[in-house]
Amino acid sequence: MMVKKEKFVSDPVTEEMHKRAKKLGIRTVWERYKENHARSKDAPFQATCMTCQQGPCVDVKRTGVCGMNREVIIAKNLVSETTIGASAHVGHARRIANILKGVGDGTVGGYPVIDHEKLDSMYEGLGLEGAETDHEKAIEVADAIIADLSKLDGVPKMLLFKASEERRKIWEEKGILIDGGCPEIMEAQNRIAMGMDHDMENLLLGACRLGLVDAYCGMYPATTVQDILLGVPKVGQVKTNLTVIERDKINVVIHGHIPFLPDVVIRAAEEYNDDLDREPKVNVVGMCCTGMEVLMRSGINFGGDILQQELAIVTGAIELVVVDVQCTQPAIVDAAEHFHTKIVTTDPIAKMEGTTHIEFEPERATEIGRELITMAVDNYARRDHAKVFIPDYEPHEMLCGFSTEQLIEALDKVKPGDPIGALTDNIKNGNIRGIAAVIGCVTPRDDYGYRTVELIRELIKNNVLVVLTGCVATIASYWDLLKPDPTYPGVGESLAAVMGMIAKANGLEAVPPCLFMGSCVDNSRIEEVLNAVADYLGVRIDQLPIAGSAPEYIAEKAIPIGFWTVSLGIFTHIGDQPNVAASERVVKWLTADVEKIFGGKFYVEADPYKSAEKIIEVIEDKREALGLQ
Ligand code: BF8
Repeated sequence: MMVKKEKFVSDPVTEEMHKRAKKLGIRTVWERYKENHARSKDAPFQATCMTCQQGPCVDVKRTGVCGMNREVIIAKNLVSETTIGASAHVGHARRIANILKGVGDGTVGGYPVIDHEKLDSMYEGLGLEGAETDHEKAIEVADAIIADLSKLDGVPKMLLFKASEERRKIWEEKGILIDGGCPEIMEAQNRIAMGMDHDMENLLLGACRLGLVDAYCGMYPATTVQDILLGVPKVGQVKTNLTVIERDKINVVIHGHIPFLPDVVIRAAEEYNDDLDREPKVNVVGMCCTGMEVLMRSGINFGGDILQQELAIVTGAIELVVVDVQCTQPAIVDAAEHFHTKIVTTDPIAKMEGTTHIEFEPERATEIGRELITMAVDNYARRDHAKVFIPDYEPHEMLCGFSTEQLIEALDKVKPGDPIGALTDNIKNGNIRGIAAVIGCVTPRDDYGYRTVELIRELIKNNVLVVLTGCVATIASYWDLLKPDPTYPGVGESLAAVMGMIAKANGLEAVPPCLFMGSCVDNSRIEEVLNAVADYLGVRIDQLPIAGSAPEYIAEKAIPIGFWTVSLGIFTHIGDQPNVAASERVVKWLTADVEKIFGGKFYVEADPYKSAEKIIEVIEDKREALGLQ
């Protein structure tokens, strides 16, 4: 049954907290969204160039002062946004490569190698040889990643390891095969400087390069090093939504993206809680991608996505919010002023006025974790209990932990010795029509969750297996789409049967048809699975019955990810146009012309039903082209 937008039932927990915020005079992301968009409805800024001091050249219909046309200005602005997104993931990779190196040379003591197998496979995959101990291997892998980030010439080793040969050839042929991540980012900035690249297609191919930078110098190193030092995720069950915050406990929110500081905060909390005399206990909850990292590996409950960060504080029950990098909205400082909540920033380039800064030094990780927990415990004394309000709803259940390794292990139980066959058999016979990767953020543009929830419901109803990363996954969990329910409500019959079979083979009650694969950097896991499927079937990735979708993306990071998936040959749905609508030529290149180059393209649609219909149509067309019923 179609749910009209006005009939969509919003998450009651978020609604109640939102009402409370309004009552307390706290303006949240939704109010700010409405006010801002009322001001900029016709978006003339899309064609504004602010590169040099001749301008700004605003809403350029013909040319700017220098003669640049609208198409080029818009393409240039898009490259700029894509560069920011790619920089975020490369910055993430840099930080964790340094930690891995410290583990190897003994300067970082708090993180032993947990997954020796993954370290070995990374070591060999990057073409390294000769090292014997984990420490030696850790140093060499870290050095290889650092070289991938920094080398002036030569393809990153990670790309050679992870991308298929067929893609590498296409990228080389089309001139987008990359050098090191940082030089690429520097050249991307260089090409958009005044007087440089004035060729729309060349600029947009430059954005595709940044997609590869994001994947092979950002997401892949991040996921793999995190798996090596913190463990490869395994199937587990956690609780989600704001109601995992507990009235009678000292609540600590770990927020951001890089899971190393959160790991020591969790350990320090456990240490504190182990002392039976201490009351109340500490309750650590995760937020945004950090929340996804720690739920996947440590079973920590998930306390809110990007849009709920202020609302968590509005419960009045948060003693401490610890943030590192990305997706932290400075509005949390205003919300915290109404309560006793302390906010601690930890990265030197992600500070916020009105908060405390404690720099995360991996060498002192354990000590910093303890310091933060002590700070939270001390701050509990300042809590005004009369101001606490947590909506009266049970949290939601979420089955999680589908790393590539875990997925293969689970499928191996279905068809021993041939795990990918277990998946492809069911794609070939049509029990699974195709795979849709639904990824990315949630947006204040629409009713909270509407686009994501209705899109996923339509896909699973039509026997499309959904894999998830990012905030869309956690919001889907609020509508119980990741709950292991053996009755499989709303799931197509044949898909439900396959998921039931996987569950049975693994001794689980049920496996939902929405597999949660992790945080945004874990999009790398999705490519690993798709490459394995394509390889097994002996076809190209762009021939597979698959699609990508970011129905509610908001962060710049989503843009290079989109250029990467398009360059991989994947049909990529996005819920909103990036700021390119003012140029028909740019829109046409992104939504049509690029397909002739790489086999993938963007498709823009806000309506979840129309997007689901289109994704299903693409999947069915690909099936037909492969001769599948
Ligand atoms: O990297 S999904 S809002 S939390 S950007 Fe941010 Fe978007 Fe959430 Fe993590 Ni991803």
